[in-house]
Amino acid sequence: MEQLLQQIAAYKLEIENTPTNGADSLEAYRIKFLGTKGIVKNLFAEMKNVPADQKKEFGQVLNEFKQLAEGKYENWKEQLGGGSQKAASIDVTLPGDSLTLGTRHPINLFLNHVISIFNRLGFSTAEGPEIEDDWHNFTALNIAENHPARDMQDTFYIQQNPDWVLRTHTSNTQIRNMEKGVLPLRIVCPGRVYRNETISARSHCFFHQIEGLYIDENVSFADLKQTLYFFVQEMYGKDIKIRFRPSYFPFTEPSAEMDVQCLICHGEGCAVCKRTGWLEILGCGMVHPKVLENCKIDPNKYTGFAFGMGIERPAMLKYGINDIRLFSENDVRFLNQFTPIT
Ligand code: 2U9
Repeated sequence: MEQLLQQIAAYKLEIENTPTNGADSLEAYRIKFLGTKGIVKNLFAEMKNVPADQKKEFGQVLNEFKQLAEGKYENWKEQLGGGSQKAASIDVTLPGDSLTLGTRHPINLFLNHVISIFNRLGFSTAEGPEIEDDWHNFTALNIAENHPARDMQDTFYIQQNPDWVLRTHTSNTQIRNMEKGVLPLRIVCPGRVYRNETISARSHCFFHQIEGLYIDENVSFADLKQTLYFFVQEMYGKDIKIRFRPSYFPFTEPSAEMDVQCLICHGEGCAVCKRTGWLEILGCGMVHPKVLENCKIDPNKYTGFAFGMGIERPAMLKYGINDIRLFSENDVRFLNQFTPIT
């Protein structure tokens, strides 16, 4: 009791000496003394510890203290112009604070545009893990044990388990979907992939890809060419010219690379197309029978085509970006500049 009375006397002194400044100080005072976890509430809670014969006396001291604290608060509020008067002085017709909306990342803008074109052709979108086992990233895709793609210089291996890698392409997602055994299958697989390359203005150790896969009875190379031709016409306009060059990938046979006529010089020859008049935009081919077999699909009954393209290069070309590192530096001066592709 003695201790409590001393405490109350000290608080009284504090209240008397608190200068009645602006609204912020008033609110701080209210919280400290009159709030739900404030001093007045806490002192009343002490009542249960006061001996019964002293409760009455202590109650009186407390009530007096409460009145002092509340009185100071009311006077102070009055002095500042009063709560209701303040509300009346707010001009509700003034414009509010505008919300700053974020912007979409240029990689996502580009990816979403590509995805929407393939969605219209009946491809659904599938995603898969970025940490993958050897089977789904390499072996099932007919990439042999000694293939240079598996080399330490190209692939990030997970230290704790050498069977795990950071996926080097999104093809792991196609394998996982083929393994489900539901056919026909028509998917595009966008996502981030990793390769152990030296970081420079032109290349990075992670980048984005979109790959596509179509498996059904009687899927032909003609279907592949027509699908990709439709895609580039939607992407770059009806007049775009394309060419296919033979190529090699372990997971497709036959394989090809597709070029579009240079978007900068329209075939005349410039620095961007290295004077060839053509830009390589994707790789493709018919799914290798061994890959179908690895996923328990009968290659005598089913055939399929697949393609893969990187996103950073064409996005840089579209937006006039000259350094790939800008994509991953989170500089809002860069990020604020992009608007959706229509
Ligand atoms: C399965 C079967 C076949 C996907 C393909 C390419 C060709 C290709 C590169 C483009 C630029 C990768 O980002 S890049 O470096 N990709 O050239 N990708 S065919 O083939 C598959 C995928 C999955 C089951």
